[in-house]
Amino acid sequence: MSYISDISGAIETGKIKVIEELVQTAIDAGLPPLEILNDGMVAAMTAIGERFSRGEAFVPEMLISARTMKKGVDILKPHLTKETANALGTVVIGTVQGDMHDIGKNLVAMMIESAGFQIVDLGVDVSLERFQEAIDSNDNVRIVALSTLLTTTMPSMKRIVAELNANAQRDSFHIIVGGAPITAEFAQQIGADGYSPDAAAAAVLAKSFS
Ligand code: B12
Repeated sequence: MSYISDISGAIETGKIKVIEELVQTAIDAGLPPLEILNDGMVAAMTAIGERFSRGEAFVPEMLISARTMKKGVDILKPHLTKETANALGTVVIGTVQGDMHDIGKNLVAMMIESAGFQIVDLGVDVSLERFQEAIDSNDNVRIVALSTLLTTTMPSMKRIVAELNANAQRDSFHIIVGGAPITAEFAQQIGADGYSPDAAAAAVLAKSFS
């Protein structure tokens, strides 16, 4: 078995006790951290999602896979992010109201942070009011980033973007959106300034606005 398939196998089957050691071993062997993340970890979450769609896996399995991935990401994080001066301004990020998924959002926050922004992470199930309060109470907010993984919370994203577009300080920040069901077309339709399909591209997108 390769390092990558060991890692994806452990995440898919929720082997939480061995994941830290597997990730550390792969890092020590010199595998690129982004390859470990994308080919090992993200691929495993996609696979468990497909099994859930087919009725072969259930919420508890998704949850244990998510916890296993989080433990793996903690080991990987220092190797993905580099020290920066947070000179590019503040990014307020959150998963929209009604949605509890946070793995993708956390990866986007991590990559944007490593690109040189300061992150204000509001967590999951974030209401319009909490986004607005964060924009008002933090210095130099340049980007507001919204995540959602559920088709049922896409209207929540749409509503939050519409209200943020009416914000008095709207000219001072850009809105970016993402998450598995989101497309560039949807982003444009709801009035967001940008969309990207993954965390690495989100960091490039954020920098393009600075
Ligand atoms: C893990 C998981 C869970 C875990 C979440 C744990 C956690 N802490 O996040 C738990 C078990 C809690 C869960 C619950 C549910 N889930 Co769920 N879950 C998943 C699963 C398997 C993986 C998600 C994930 O972490 N992917 C890996 C990350 C890295 O990818 P990502 O999130 O897409 O993020 C990347 C990009 O999208 C992008 N991105 C993400 N956010 C942003 C933001 C910005 C600004 C930008 C630019 C980019 C960006 O960059 C990220 C990194 O590259 C998916 C299946 C899937 N393939 O997505 C289902 C899935 C999302 N879940 C689903 C469902 C149905 C549910 C439940 C309703 C199940 C239930 N009956 O209770 C609940 C909903 C609870 C709620 N209210 O939120 C469905 C959604 C279907 C739909 N059409 O809406 C999916 C697609 C499974 C399926 N195939 O049916 N889930």
